[in-house]
Amino acid sequence: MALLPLLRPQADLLFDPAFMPAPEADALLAQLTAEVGWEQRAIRLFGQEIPQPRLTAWYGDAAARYTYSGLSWEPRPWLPALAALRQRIEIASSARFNSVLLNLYRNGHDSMGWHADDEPELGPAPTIASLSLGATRRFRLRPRAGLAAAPFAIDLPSGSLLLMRGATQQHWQHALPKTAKPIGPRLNLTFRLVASAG
Ligand SMILES: O=C(O)CCC(=O)C(=O)O
Ligand SMILES: [Mn+2]
Repeated sequence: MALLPLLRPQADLLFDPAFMPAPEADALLAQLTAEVGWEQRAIRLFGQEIPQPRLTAWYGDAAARYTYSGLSWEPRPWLPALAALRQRIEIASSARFNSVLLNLYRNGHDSMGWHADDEPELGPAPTIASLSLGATRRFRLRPRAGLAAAPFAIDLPSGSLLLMRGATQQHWQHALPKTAKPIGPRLNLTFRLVASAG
C-alpha cells in the first residue's frame, strides 16, 4: 500500500497499514524472535530496580550510543535482516537511520508506558519509523501540556509502518497499554537517527 497522512494538530504522522505482506511479516517475526539478543532490562524508579514489562534490544552503527529511560545503550552490530529492513524503510520514508530499538511484547501483559521519544540525541524534530510484526496492538497518543487536542489511538497490525516526524514528539506522548485479550507476541522496531557523541 502507501504511507498516508493521519491528520492531527501539531502531529506529522504517516501510516501504511500494509507496508509488508502478511507472510513476510510472519517469517520476519519468527526470524527476529530467534536471532535478536533480547534482554529484559531494569529501570530505576523511586530508588528501586523494576524490570521493564517487555524484552528489548538495540542495534546500530557503532557511533549510535543512546540513553533511554535512564538506561544507556551500546548498539549491537547490524544483523543482515535488520540492515536490509533499514534500507527498505529508508527508501520508503526518504529518511536516514543509524539505529533501531526492538521491543518484544511477549503477550498482552507486556506494555510500554506514556512517553515521548524526545531524548536530546534524537534532535528537536526526529523522524522515527515504527514497524510492527505479530499481534495487533493499540497504540495510544495524547497531547502534551499546552496542546488542546483529543487523545486518539491507532491499531498497529502486523506489517504496518508508522512514521512520526516533525513536531510530533514535542506535542504528543504515546503508549502501548496492556490488554486483557489473550494474544500472541508482537515485535516492534523503531528506526532512529541518533546524533553521534562527536
Ligand atoms: O511498540 C510500539 O509500538 C511503541 C514503541 C515505542 O514507543 C518506543 O520504542 O519508543
Ligand atoms: Mn516511543
